[in-house]
Amino acid sequence: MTGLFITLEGPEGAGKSTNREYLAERLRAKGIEVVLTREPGGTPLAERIRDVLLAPVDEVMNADTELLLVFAARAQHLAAVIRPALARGAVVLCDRFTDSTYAYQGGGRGLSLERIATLETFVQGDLRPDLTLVFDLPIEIGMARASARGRLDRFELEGRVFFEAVRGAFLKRAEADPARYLLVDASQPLAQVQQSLDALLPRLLELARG
Ligand code: Z5A
Repeated sequence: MTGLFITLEGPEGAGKSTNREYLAERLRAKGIEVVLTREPGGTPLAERIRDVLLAPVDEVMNADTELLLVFAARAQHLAAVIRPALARGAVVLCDRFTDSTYAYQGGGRGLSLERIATLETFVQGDLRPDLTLVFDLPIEIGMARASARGRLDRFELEGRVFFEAVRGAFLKRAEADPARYLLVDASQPLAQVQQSLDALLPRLLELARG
């Protein structure tokens, strides 16, 4: 594969979607093909699985069901969008990927990290992101940003303990592998966050052009 696989991660309201668009514009302005996508979702079928995962329902979703749905959507997304884009040399900017599984299903739900790693290898083979930007911020700021949008999804209805565990899991993964992860202080005003992304651009262009 010759493309570049970049993922954007972090708790809710961290600005992943906003900054994904910003980075895509910057890269496209330099003539790079960028595929913008997200998880769960990214294909019509995977978006249907996303709807099942996010819709609040009366029946409590079993944590293993949630884990398998996340990876089912990912298998479809990889086959239909991510692998073909990387094969033709595009930059894939993906809003959430398997780090979110380690953070939400592992950290938040308390599922076994070994089991997640087994599914990761089953679904992805040896494909891992080349670079992961972790947008980090105190959970109360993120929750306030998410609540300001109105109706909360099934994850956003979780409490503080869950979100602290999610944030902690992202930070732990970022600390363990500084070559792959880049921590972005997402509590700063947007203009400052985007200045730090601008500073990253030369490195991204170098990686994208091989
Ligand atoms: N999930 C999972 O459990 N397991 C998995 O493996 C995967 C996902 C892949 C859906 O994800 C849920 O799926 C997610 C985890 C679970 N759970 N939740 N909740 P999602 O990505 O769709 O959900 P999200 O993280 O909640 O998206 P979000 O709230 O839209 O966050 P965001 O994309 O990081 O933020 P944003 O939309 O760019 O910005 C939010 C608002 O803040 C918006 O009004 C912006 O204008 C504003 N904003 C952004 N940056 C700033 C700064 N710097 N200052 C001030 N205001 C800002």
